[in-house]
Amino acid sequence: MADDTVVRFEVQDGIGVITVDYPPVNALGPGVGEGIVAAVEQGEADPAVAAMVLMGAGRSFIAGADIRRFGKPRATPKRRSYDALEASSKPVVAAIHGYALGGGLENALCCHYRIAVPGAKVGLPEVLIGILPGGGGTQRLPRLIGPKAALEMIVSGRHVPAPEAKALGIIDEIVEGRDLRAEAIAYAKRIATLRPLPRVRDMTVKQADPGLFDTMRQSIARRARNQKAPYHCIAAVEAAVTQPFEEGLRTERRLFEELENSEEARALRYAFFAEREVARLPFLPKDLPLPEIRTAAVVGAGTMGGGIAMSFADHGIPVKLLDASPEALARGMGRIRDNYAVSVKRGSLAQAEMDRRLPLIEPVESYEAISDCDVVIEAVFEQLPVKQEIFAKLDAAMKPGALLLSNTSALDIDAIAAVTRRPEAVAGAHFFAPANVMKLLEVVEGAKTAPATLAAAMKLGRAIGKISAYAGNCDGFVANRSRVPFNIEQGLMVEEGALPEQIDKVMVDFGYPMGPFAVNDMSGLDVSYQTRKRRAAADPNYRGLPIPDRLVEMGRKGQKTGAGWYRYEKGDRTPHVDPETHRIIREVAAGMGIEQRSFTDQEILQRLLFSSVNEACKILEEGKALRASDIDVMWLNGFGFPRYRGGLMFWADGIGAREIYNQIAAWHQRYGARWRPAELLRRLAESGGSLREAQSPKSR
Ligand code: T1G
Repeated sequence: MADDTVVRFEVQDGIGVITVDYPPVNALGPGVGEGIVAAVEQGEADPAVAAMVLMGAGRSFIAGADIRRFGKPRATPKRRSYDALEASSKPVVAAIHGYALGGGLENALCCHYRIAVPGAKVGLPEVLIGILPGGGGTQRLPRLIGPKAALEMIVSGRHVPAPEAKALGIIDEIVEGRDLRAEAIAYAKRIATLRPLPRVRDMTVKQADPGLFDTMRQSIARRARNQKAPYHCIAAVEAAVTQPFEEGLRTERRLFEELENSEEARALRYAFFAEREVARLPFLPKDLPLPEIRTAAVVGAGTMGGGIAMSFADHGIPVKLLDASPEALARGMGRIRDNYAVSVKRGSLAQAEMDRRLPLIEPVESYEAISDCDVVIEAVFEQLPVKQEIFAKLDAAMKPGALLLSNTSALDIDAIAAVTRRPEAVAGAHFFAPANVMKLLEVVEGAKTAPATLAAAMKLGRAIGKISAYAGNCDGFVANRSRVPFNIEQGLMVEEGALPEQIDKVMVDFGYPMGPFAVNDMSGLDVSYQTRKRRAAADPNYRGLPIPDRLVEMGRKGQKTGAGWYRYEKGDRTPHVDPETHRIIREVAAGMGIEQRSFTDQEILQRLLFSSVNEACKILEEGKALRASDIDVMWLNGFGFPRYRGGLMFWADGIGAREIYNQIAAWHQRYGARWRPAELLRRLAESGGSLREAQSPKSR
């Protein structure tokens, strides 16, 4: 009998309906594969059954293997669902809604027919968690849609909408009706007697274009740096073209086994779950009634304000963009239009989508015009008096119950809330530039922020496609604060003799898309110059950075002036090493009396990242972040930390708290207070505890 707790089998109108019911997404958890096998065997043995349907209960078909079971001992089933479905003597129709991903799609590929509702999505996303399709997908998909299309789907791991999947040949029919089960039963009855049964494994794989696989290897070389899974995916699909089916399956199995417990796969699985854990705020009451967010407003039509407005429009939420200056408002709307037009031109956005989204952004010039919005996000100059003036006006204008959020990247949320009569409605909503692209949203809790406000802001972030991450109110909140020591060490090592291009190479080799100095040149050196000047004016003991100061004072502000740390040819963003920069470094360092020396790549990497690991421990001790894995989510989604390394704290665990502590303690002796080891780091060094599992007292 089928395991009817997670897989049900019912006969209706001569059709055996197999329903997987393993919430929340019908992953192939314990008993699911076995349940499918038992159901197929039951249907085959039942003379009343002419054909069968495989479908999912709840919101989805099958979302793939249960990722939580990877890296743990798993019993090998007597018979896998893929084999039972494919060998069935009666036709099986996969009826897809929601998602058919990974092992889910692979089960569907073993069925004889596949139908789907228009909103369904299919894919083989295994590469995104550092493995490859292990249920025959690398051998069957090329037979069904050709090696080129299969290769693109498997190496990208993207989700393919049902209409495109039909055009490719994955889906036989899109069913529009509202009752998928009824549609599937009707479809099964129509094909019940058709023979021979169409089995994907029997299809002949079309010959691949010569060089298809090497071309793919070259095209992914930059983003697949230091990784194995993308290349193993290519090799597996290549086997579908060069080897008989059974041998290809064996090749796929071998390649899969090489990946399952790789560091890269463990890191990517960790990132997957960390990005879901980050949504949990255990200190909040359960089931809080939250305000419905149907309309939004953004104050400030600058780059950030425009990007934030786009995030709302991208998710179908009408948004009013307010700026006191009509010229600034016009410029902001123009920038938004241009951003969408570039995406359409690149082919990453359909024109119809641009035409749908743009009207959702309404430029307005008065606070009265936004007073009825459910949420307002302030995104003006990063100066406290300016923000306080805005919040006083918002407090006077906005309807009761509206969320009043600030996009400030570091200013005191309490000082902003204090100018309103409703500090309980105020929180930080810190977007990362470009706001319509970067997924991280740091939600900052002020001293008087109400639990419902905090929960609503976290939920709002997810509603506009962001990964909301909690931060306590402190200078730089969590993400930027944990990054500041990295920036300081970057500046100090240049004074001590490490060249910008050496530091950049270390970080690019580590897996960053760009080195920190190239990033500085791209964003403009004058931005941090102003910040250093402000801090120096406020704090006589502030340790400035004379070398980037000198560059800015010489007009070398980065790409926008043709030179910064690097030199740039006109109209070209390629950084070129500049001997003039070396001269400036030597001159300023000499003036500071600093002896220049050489650095190893390892010292550079550890000076940069250990300093941030130490700060992350201090942040956790203070309860300003809930979990170390939240900080990893921020580094992955806010700073471009290489995903296949899991995150700052996951990576640090690979070295170990003890070794990191000992190195930091040595630098504390050599360099002084800035390297004082965090108490949490010392405790973990002593206990041998895990950095990535560290949590703040607030998270309990
Ligand atoms: N395994 C275990 N748990 C899963 C899961 C999975 N495959 N997919 C989702 N969850 C949990 C998730 O952790 C969360 O848990 C809840 O379900 C809702 O997920 C043999 C080897 C399907 C697009 O990679 O992409 O098949 O937080 O918040 O935004 O070749 O989940 O509620 O406790 O993401 O609506 C291949 C991964 C596996 C799909 C839904 N499959 N999942 O997104 O919900 S490897 C995948 C997703 C494989 C075979 C190979 C998404 C989603 P909690 P969610 P969502």
